[in-house]
Amino acid sequence: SDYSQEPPRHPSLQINSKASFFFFAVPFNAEPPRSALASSYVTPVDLFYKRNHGPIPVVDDIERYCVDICGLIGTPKKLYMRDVRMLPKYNVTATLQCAGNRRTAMSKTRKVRGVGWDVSAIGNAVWGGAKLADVLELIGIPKLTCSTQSGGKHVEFVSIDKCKEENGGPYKASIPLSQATNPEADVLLAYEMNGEPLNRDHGYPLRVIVPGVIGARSVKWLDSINIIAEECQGFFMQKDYKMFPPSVDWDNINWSTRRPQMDFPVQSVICSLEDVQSIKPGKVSPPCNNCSIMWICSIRRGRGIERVDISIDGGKTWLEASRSQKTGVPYIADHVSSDKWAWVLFEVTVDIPYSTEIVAKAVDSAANVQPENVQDIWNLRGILNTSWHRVQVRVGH
Ligand code: MTE
Ligand code: MO
Repeated sequence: SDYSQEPPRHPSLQINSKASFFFFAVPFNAEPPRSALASSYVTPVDLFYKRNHGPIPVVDDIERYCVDICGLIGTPKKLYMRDVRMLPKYNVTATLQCAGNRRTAMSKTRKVRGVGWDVSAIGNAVWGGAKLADVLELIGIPKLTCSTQSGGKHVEFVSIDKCKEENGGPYKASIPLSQATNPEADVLLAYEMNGEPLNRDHGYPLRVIVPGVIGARSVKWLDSINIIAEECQGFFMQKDYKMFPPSVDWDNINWSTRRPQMDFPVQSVICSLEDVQSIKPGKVSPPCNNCSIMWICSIRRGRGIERVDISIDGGKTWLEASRSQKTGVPYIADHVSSDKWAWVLFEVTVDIPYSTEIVAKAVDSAANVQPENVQDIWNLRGILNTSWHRVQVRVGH
Protein backbone atom coordinates (compact mmCIF):
# COMPACT_ATOMS: atom_id res chain seq x y z
CA SER A 1 0.00 0.00 0.00
CA ASP A 2 1.19 3.45 -0.91
CA TYR A 3 1.08 6.24 1.64
CA SER A 4 3.21 8.64 -0.39
CA GLN A 5 0.28 10.75 -1.61
CA GLU A 6 -1.53 11.60 1.62
CA PRO A 7 -3.14 15.07 1.77
CA PRO A 8 -1.95 17.80 4.18
CA ARG A 9 -3.62 17.80 7.61
CA HIS A 10 -4.27 20.26 10.43
CA PRO A 11 -1.43 20.31 12.99
CA SER A 12 -3.71 20.27 16.03
CA LEU A 13 -5.28 16.91 15.17
CA GLN A 14 -4.38 14.20 17.68
CA ILE A 15 -3.06 11.31 15.65
CA ASN A 16 -4.12 7.83 16.75
CA SER A 17 -2.37 5.99 13.96
CA LYS A 18 -0.41 7.00 10.89
CA ALA A 19 2.43 5.89 8.70
CA SER A 20 5.90 6.38 10.14
CA PHE A 21 9.42 5.16 9.47
CA PHE A 22 8.79 1.99 11.48
CA PHE A 23 5.16 1.42 10.60
CA PHE A 24 4.92 2.61 7.03
CA ALA A 25 1.68 0.90 6.01
CA VAL A 26 -0.63 2.47 8.59
CA PRO A 27 -3.79 4.41 7.69
CA PHE A 28 -4.22 7.96 9.00
CA ASN A 29 -6.57 8.15 11.97
CA ALA A 30 -6.93 11.38 13.92
CA GLU A 31 -9.36 13.41 16.00
CA PRO A 32 -9.54 17.07 17.08
CA PRO A 33 -8.84 18.18 20.65
CA ARG A 34 -11.93 18.18 22.91
CA SER A 35 -11.94 21.96 23.07
CA ALA A 36 -12.33 22.22 19.29
CA LEU A 37 -15.37 19.93 19.26
CA ALA A 38 -17.83 22.16 21.05
CA SER A 39 -16.53 25.46 19.75
CA SER A 40 -18.72 25.27 16.65
CA TYR A 41 -22.02 23.64 15.81
CA VAL A 42 -20.70 22.77 12.36
CA THR A 43 -17.28 21.13 12.64
CA PRO A 44 -14.68 22.72 10.33
CA VAL A 45 -13.51 20.25 7.69
CA ASP A 46 -9.85 20.32 8.71
CA LEU A 47 -10.75 19.54 12.35
CA PHE A 48 -13.27 16.81 11.52
CA TYR A 49 -12.05 13.38 12.66
CA LYS A 50 -10.48 11.24 9.97
CA ARG A 51 -10.97 7.48 9.98
CA ASN A 52 -9.26 5.47 7.26
CA HIS A 53 -8.42 1.85 6.62
CA GLY A 54 -5.94 2.39 3.81
CA PRO A 55 -4.17 5.09 1.81
CA ILE A 56 -6.26 8.04 0.54
CA PRO A 57 -7.08 7.33 -3.14
CA VAL A 58 -6.13 9.81 -5.83
CA VAL A 59 -8.92 10.65 -8.26
CA ASP A 60 -7.65 13.17 -10.78
CA ASP A 61 -9.77 12.64 -13.89
CA ILE A 62 -13.12 13.89 -12.61
CA GLU A 63 -14.65 13.82 -16.13
CA ARG A 64 -14.12 10.09 -16.40
CA TYR A 65 -14.87 9.28 -12.75
CA CYS A 66 -18.12 7.32 -12.45
CA VAL A 67 -19.96 4.97 -10.16
CA ASP A 68 -21.01 1.60 -11.59
CA ILE A 69 -24.49 0.62 -10.53
CA CYS A 70 -25.08 -3.10 -10.94
CA GLY A 71 -26.49 -6.21 -9.33
CA LEU A 72 -30.17 -7.13 -9.23
CA ILE A 73 -31.25 -4.51 -11.75
CA GLY A 74 -32.14 -4.63 -15.44
CA THR A 75 -29.17 -2.99 -17.10
CA PRO A 76 -26.05 -1.82 -15.29
CA LYS A 77 -25.58 1.96 -15.35
CA LYS A 78 -22.61 4.29 -15.13
CA LEU A 79 -23.32 7.31 -12.97
CA TYR A 80 -21.08 10.28 -13.78
CA MET A 81 -20.65 13.36 -11.60
CA ARG A 82 -22.77 15.37 -14.05
CA ASP A 83 -25.60 12.83 -13.57
CA VAL A 84 -25.38 13.20 -9.79
CA ARG A 85 -25.35 17.00 -10.03
CA MET A 86 -28.41 16.97 -12.27
CA LEU A 87 -30.51 15.50 -9.47
CA PRO A 88 -32.04 17.81 -6.84
CA LYS A 89 -29.38 18.90 -4.36
CA TYR A 90 -29.97 18.49 -0.61
CA ASN A 91 -27.97 19.86 2.29
CA VAL A 92 -28.31 17.60 5.29
CA THR A 93 -26.68 18.54 8.57
CA ALA A 94 -25.69 15.20 10.01
CA THR A 95 -23.42 14.05 12.80
CA LEU A 96 -21.03 11.29 11.87
CA GLN A 97 -19.57 9.23 14.68
CA CYS A 98 -17.16 6.32 14.55
CA ALA A 99 -18.42 3.21 16.34
CA GLY A 100 -15.03 3.18 18.06
CA ASN A 101 -15.43 6.64 19.61
CA ARG A 102 -14.40 6.52 23.32
CA ARG A 103 -12.72 3.15 22.81
CA THR A 104 -9.65 4.15 24.84
CA ALA A 105 -11.84 4.52 27.94
CA MET A 106 -13.44 1.13 27.37
CA SER A 107 -10.02 -0.47 26.96
CA LYS A 108 -8.96 0.87 30.36
CA THR A 109 -11.45 -1.40 32.12
CA ARG A 110 -10.49 -4.48 30.08
CA LYS A 111 -8.40 -4.53 26.92
CA VAL A 112 -10.23 -4.32 23.58
CA ARG A 113 -8.88 -4.46 20.03
CA GLY A 114 -8.97 -1.51 17.67
CA VAL A 115 -7.66 2.01 17.12
CA GLY A 116 -7.85 4.02 20.34
CA TRP A 117 -10.08 7.09 20.32
CA ASP A 118 -10.73 9.72 22.96
CA VAL A 119 -14.16 11.39 22.70
CA SER A 120 -13.75 13.27 19.42
CA ALA A 121 -14.28 10.63 16.73
CA ILE A 122 -17.47 12.55 16.07
CA GLY A 123 -18.26 15.61 13.99
CA ASN A 124 -21.20 17.54 12.60
CA ALA A 125 -21.14 18.67 8.97
CA VAL A 126 -23.44 19.98 6.29
CA TRP A 127 -23.35 17.33 3.60
CA GLY A 128 -24.45 18.42 0.13
CA GLY A 129 -25.42 16.00 -2.58
CA ALA A 130 -28.10 13.90 -4.20
CA LYS A 131 -30.43 11.61 -2.31
CA LEU A 132 -29.70 7.95 -2.91
CA ALA A 133 -33.46 7.45 -3.29
CA ASP A 134 -33.35 9.77 -6.35
CA VAL A 135 -30.33 7.95 -7.79
CA LEU A 136 -32.05 4.58 -7.42
CA GLU A 137 -35.18 5.95 -9.02
CA LEU A 138 -33.05 6.81 -12.07
CA ILE A 139 -32.34 3.11 -12.54
CA GLY A 140 -35.96 2.12 -12.07
CA ILE A 141 -36.14 1.32 -8.35
CA PRO A 142 -39.16 3.13 -6.96
CA LYS A 143 -39.04 5.29 -3.83
CA LEU A 144 -40.27 3.69 -0.65
CA THR A 145 -43.92 4.37 0.03
CA CYS A 146 -46.22 2.58 2.44
CA SER A 147 -47.29 0.23 -0.31
CA THR A 148 -43.91 -0.69 -1.77
CA GLN A 149 -41.99 -3.72 -0.72
CA SER A 150 -38.24 -3.80 -1.07
CA GLY A 151 -38.12 -7.59 -0.81
CA GLY A 152 -35.44 -7.52 1.88
CA LYS A 153 -32.73 -6.55 -0.59
CA HIS A 154 -29.64 -4.51 0.27
CA VAL A 155 -27.60 -1.76 -1.34
CA GLU A 156 -23.87 -2.34 -1.23
CA PHE A 157 -21.34 0.51 -1.49
CA VAL A 158 -17.87 -0.39 -2.74
CA SER A 159 -15.05 2.11 -2.57
CA ILE A 160 -11.86 2.82 -4.45
CA ASP A 161 -9.52 2.53 -1.46
CA LYS A 162 -7.81 -0.75 -0.67
CA CYS A 163 -7.32 -2.12 2.81
CA LYS A 164 -5.55 -5.02 4.47
CA GLU A 165 -8.69 -6.26 6.25
CA GLU A 166 -10.14 -7.05 2.80
CA ASN A 167 -6.83 -8.65 1.75
CA GLY A 168 -6.02 -5.69 -0.47
CA GLY A 169 -9.58 -5.39 -1.78
CA PRO A 170 -11.82 -2.34 -1.46
CA TYR A 171 -13.60 -1.12 1.68
CA LYS A 172 -17.34 -1.86 1.46
CA ALA A 173 -20.60 -1.87 3.41
CA SER A 174 -24.34 -2.11 2.79
CA ILE A 175 -27.65 -0.79 4.05
CA PRO A 176 -31.16 -2.22 3.55
CA LEU A 177 -32.82 -1.22 0.27
CA SER A 178 -35.83 -0.02 2.27
CA GLN A 179 -33.62 2.62 3.92
CA ALA A 180 -31.88 3.53 0.66
CA THR A 181 -35.14 4.18 -1.18
CA ASN A 182 -36.74 6.09 1.69
CA PRO A 183 -36.37 9.84 1.00
CA GLU A 184 -37.03 10.53 4.70
CA ALA A 185 -33.90 8.56 5.67
CA ASP A 186 -31.81 11.27 3.94
CA VAL A 187 -29.17 8.85 2.67
CA LEU A 188 -26.94 10.96 0.43
CA LEU A 189 -24.37 10.58 -2.27
CA ALA A 190 -22.48 13.65 -1.06
CA TYR A 191 -20.05 15.75 -3.10
CA GLU A 192 -19.90 18.67 -0.68
CA MET A 193 -18.97 19.11 2.96
CA ASN A 194 -19.75 22.44 4.65
CA GLY A 195 -20.47 24.09 1.31
CA GLU A 196 -17.18 23.09 -0.32
CA PRO A 197 -16.28 20.16 -2.56
CA LEU A 198 -15.44 17.09 -0.45
CA ASN A 199 -11.73 16.97 0.25
CA ARG A 200 -9.64 13.85 -0.30
CA ASP A 201 -9.64 12.76 3.35
CA HIS A 202 -13.43 12.75 3.49
CA GLY A 203 -14.16 10.92 0.25
CA TYR A 204 -13.50 13.06 -2.84
CA PRO A 205 -15.20 13.06 -5.23
CA LEU A 206 -18.27 11.21 -3.90
CA ARG A 207 -19.19 9.47 -0.66
CA VAL A 208 -22.20 7.97 1.00
CA ILE A 209 -23.70 9.58 4.11
CA VAL A 210 -26.04 7.35 6.11
CA PRO A 211 -27.44 9.61 8.87
CA GLY A 212 -27.96 8.16 12.34
CA VAL A 213 -25.89 5.08 11.60
CA ILE A 214 -22.31 4.26 12.72
CA GLY A 215 -19.72 6.02 10.54
CA ALA A 216 -18.47 2.74 9.05
CA ARG A 217 -21.47 2.52 6.71
CA SER A 218 -20.84 5.96 5.17
CA VAL A 219 -18.48 4.68 2.48
CA LYS A 220 -16.00 7.22 1.09
CA TRP A 221 -14.55 7.37 -2.47
CA LEU A 222 -17.50 5.54 -3.96
CA ASP A 223 -16.64 3.23 -6.86
CA SER A 224 -19.75 1.10 -7.30
CA ILE A 225 -23.23 0.46 -5.95
CA ASN A 226 -24.61 -3.09 -6.04
CA ILE A 227 -28.17 -4.13 -5.43
CA ILE A 228 -27.83 -7.48 -3.67
CA ALA A 229 -30.07 -10.12 -2.10
CA GLU A 230 -28.13 -10.48 1.17
CA GLU A 231 -26.26 -7.86 3.16
CA CYS A 232 -22.67 -7.17 2.16
CA GLN A 233 -20.31 -10.00 3.08
CA GLY A 234 -17.29 -7.71 3.51
CA PHE A 235 -15.03 -7.71 6.56
CA PHE A 236 -16.44 -4.54 8.12
CA MET A 237 -20.00 -5.89 7.97
CA GLN A 238 -19.31 -9.49 9.01
CA LYS A 239 -16.07 -9.57 11.02
CA ASP A 240 -16.04 -6.18 12.65
CA TYR A 241 -18.47 -3.52 13.89
CA LYS A 242 -20.76 -6.04 15.54
CA MET A 243 -21.94 -5.65 19.11
CA PHE A 244 -21.17 -8.60 21.41
CA PRO A 245 -22.03 -9.08 25.08
CA PRO A 246 -19.31 -8.80 27.77
CA SER A 247 -19.22 -12.62 28.03
CA VAL A 248 -17.83 -13.05 24.52
CA ASP A 249 -14.06 -12.89 24.10
CA TRP A 250 -11.63 -13.79 21.30
CA ASP A 251 -11.51 -17.47 22.28
CA ASN A 252 -15.30 -18.03 22.07
CA ILE A 253 -16.43 -15.55 19.42
CA ASN A 254 -18.81 -16.64 16.68
CA TRP A 255 -19.22 -13.72 14.32
CA SER A 256 -22.22 -15.18 12.53
CA THR A 257 -24.41 -14.96 15.64
CA ARG A 258 -24.77 -11.16 15.41
CA ARG A 259 -26.10 -8.63 12.92
CA PRO A 260 -23.84 -5.87 11.63
CA GLN A 261 -24.26 -2.82 13.89
CA MET A 262 -26.20 0.00 12.24
CA ASP A 263 -27.85 2.50 14.62
CA PHE A 264 -25.87 4.62 17.04
CA PRO A 265 -27.35 4.81 20.55
CA VAL A 266 -27.73 8.09 22.45
CA GLN A 267 -24.37 9.64 23.26
CA SER A 268 -23.00 12.68 25.04
CA VAL A 269 -19.53 13.82 25.94
CA ILE A 270 -18.08 16.61 28.05
CA CYS A 271 -15.89 18.67 25.74
CA SER A 272 -14.63 21.47 27.92
CA LEU A 273 -12.71 19.32 30.40
CA GLU A 274 -10.04 16.66 30.04
CA ASP A 275 -10.33 13.29 31.83
CA VAL A 276 -8.38 14.75 34.71
CA GLN A 277 -8.52 18.52 34.87
CA SER A 278 -6.88 20.81 37.39
CA ILE A 279 -8.56 24.09 38.18
CA LYS A 280 -7.59 26.84 40.59
CA PRO A 281 -9.94 27.61 43.49
CA GLY A 282 -11.88 30.83 43.12
CA LYS A 283 -11.70 33.87 45.36
CA VAL A 284 -15.29 33.80 46.62
CA SER A 285 -16.03 32.34 50.01
CA PRO A 286 -16.41 29.40 50.45
CA PRO A 287 -13.79 28.71 47.78
CA CYS A 288 -15.65 28.19 44.53
CA ASN A 289 -14.88 27.77 40.90
CA ASN A 290 -17.19 29.05 38.32
CA CYS A 291 -16.75 26.36 35.81
CA SER A 292 -18.50 26.35 32.51
CA ILE A 293 -19.01 22.92 31.05
CA MET A 294 -20.02 22.13 27.53
CA TRP A 295 -21.67 18.97 26.35
CA ILE A 296 -22.36 17.73 22.95
CA CYS A 297 -25.01 15.24 22.36
CA SER A 298 -25.59 13.09 19.44
CA ILE A 299 -28.94 11.85 18.45
CA ARG A 300 -30.22 8.41 17.76
CA ARG A 301 -31.60 7.82 14.27
CA GLY A 302 -33.20 11.20 13.99
CA ARG A 303 -34.75 10.97 17.43
CA GLY A 304 -34.48 14.19 19.39
CA ILE A 305 -32.40 14.72 22.48
CA GLU A 306 -34.73 15.41 25.38
CA ARG A 307 -32.23 16.63 27.94
CA VAL A 308 -28.75 16.28 29.40
CA ASP A 309 -28.34 15.62 33.11
CA ILE A 310 -25.12 16.56 34.81
CA SER A 311 -23.77 15.71 38.20
CA ILE A 312 -20.95 17.38 40.09
CA ASP A 313 -20.86 14.75 42.82
CA GLY A 314 -20.08 11.64 40.81
CA GLY A 315 -23.71 10.82 40.02
CA LYS A 316 -25.45 11.20 43.40
CA THR A 317 -27.43 14.30 42.50
CA TRP A 318 -28.26 15.78 39.12
CA LEU A 319 -29.05 19.07 37.47
CA GLU A 320 -30.23 19.83 33.99
CA ALA A 321 -27.99 21.45 31.40
CA SER A 322 -29.42 23.98 28.97
CA ARG A 323 -29.45 23.89 25.22
CA SER A 324 -26.88 26.41 24.07
CA GLN A 325 -26.98 25.99 20.39
CA LYS A 326 -28.18 28.41 17.81
CA THR A 327 -30.30 26.78 15.16
CA GLY A 328 -29.83 27.03 11.44
CA VAL A 329 -26.77 26.83 9.29
CA PRO A 330 -26.00 30.45 8.43
CA TYR A 331 -23.49 30.24 5.60
CA ILE A 332 -25.35 27.93 3.26
CA ALA A 333 -28.15 30.22 2.28
CA ASP A 334 -29.27 28.76 -1.01
CA HIS A 335 -30.69 25.46 0.16
CA VAL A 336 -32.98 24.29 2.90
CA SER A 337 -31.10 22.20 5.37
CA SER A 338 -32.52 19.55 7.63
CA ASP A 339 -30.98 19.22 11.09
CA LYS A 340 -32.85 16.21 12.40
CA TRP A 341 -29.66 14.11 12.26
CA ALA A 342 -27.46 16.71 13.89
CA TRP A 343 -26.01 16.86 17.38
CA VAL A 344 -27.26 19.31 19.97
CA LEU A 345 -24.97 21.43 22.14
CA PHE A 346 -25.69 21.94 25.83
CA GLU A 347 -23.95 23.91 28.52
CA VAL A 348 -24.05 24.65 32.19
CA THR A 349 -22.14 26.85 34.59
CA VAL A 350 -21.55 25.42 38.05
CA ASP A 351 -19.44 26.12 41.11
CA ILE A 352 -16.85 23.47 41.82
CA PRO A 353 -15.85 24.03 45.46
CA TYR A 354 -13.72 20.91 45.87
CA SER A 355 -12.14 18.12 43.85
CA THR A 356 -14.89 15.94 42.44
CA GLU A 357 -16.16 13.82 39.59
CA ILE A 358 -18.36 15.46 36.97
CA VAL A 359 -20.74 13.21 35.06
CA ALA A 360 -22.97 13.67 32.04
CA LYS A 361 -25.77 11.56 30.61
CA ALA A 362 -28.17 12.32 27.81
CA VAL A 363 -31.76 11.19 27.42
CA ASP A 364 -33.55 11.01 24.08
CA SER A 365 -37.21 11.64 23.29
CA ALA A 366 -38.04 7.95 23.76
CA ALA A 367 -36.43 8.12 27.24
CA ASN A 368 -33.44 6.03 26.16
CA VAL A 369 -30.58 6.95 28.43
CA GLN A 370 -26.85 6.31 28.34
CA PRO A 371 -25.74 3.29 30.41
CA GLU A 372 -24.06 4.08 33.73
CA ASN A 373 -20.99 1.88 33.57
CA VAL A 374 -18.66 1.03 30.75
CA GLN A 375 -18.15 -2.48 32.20
CA ASP A 376 -21.80 -3.33 31.51
CA ILE A 377 -21.44 -2.62 27.79
CA TRP A 378 -17.87 -3.85 27.40
CA ASN A 379 -17.39 -5.70 24.13
CA LEU A 380 -14.25 -7.19 22.66
CA ARG A 381 -14.13 -4.83 19.67
CA GLY A 382 -14.63 -1.81 21.87
CA ILE A 383 -17.55 -0.28 19.97
CA LEU A 384 -20.41 1.94 21.08
CA ASN A 385 -19.00 3.19 24.35
CA THR A 386 -21.90 5.43 25.30
CA SER A 387 -21.48 5.05 29.06
CA TRP A 388 -21.89 8.13 31.28
CA HIS A 389 -19.02 10.44 30.55
CA ARG A 390 -17.01 11.14 33.70
CA VAL A 391 -14.19 13.60 34.30
CA GLN A 392 -12.15 14.22 37.44
CA VAL A 393 -11.76 17.82 38.51
CA ARG A 394 -8.90 18.60 40.87
CA VAL A 395 -9.18 21.87 42.70
CA GLY A 396 -5.69 22.95 43.74
CA HIS A 397 -3.45 25.96 44.12
N1 MTE B 1 -14.94 4.46 3.54
C1 MTE B 1 -13.85 3.97 2.94
N2 MTE B 1 -13.86 3.84 1.62
N3 MTE B 1 -12.75 3.60 3.65
C2 MTE B 1 -12.72 3.71 5.02
O1 MTE B 1 -11.71 3.38 5.64
N4 MTE B 1 -13.96 4.35 7.05
C3 MTE B 1 -15.31 4.36 7.61
C4 MTE B 1 -16.22 5.31 6.86
N5 MTE B 1 -16.08 5.14 5.44
C5 MTE B 1 -13.87 4.23 5.69
C6 MTE B 1 -14.97 4.61 4.88
C7 MTE B 1 -15.38 4.68 9.02
S1 MTE B 1 -15.04 3.42 10.10
C8 MTE B 1 -15.81 5.90 9.48
S2 MTE B 1 -16.05 6.18 11.12
C9 MTE B 1 -16.07 7.01 8.54
O2 MTE B 1 -15.84 6.64 7.19
C10 MTE B 1 -15.17 8.19 8.84
O3 MTE B 1 -15.40 9.24 7.96
P1 MTE B 1 -14.47 10.52 7.96
O4 MTE B 1 -13.05 10.08 7.81
O5 MTE B 1 -14.95 11.36 6.86
O6 MTE B 1 -14.66 11.19 9.30
MO1 MO C 1 -15.55 4.11 12.23
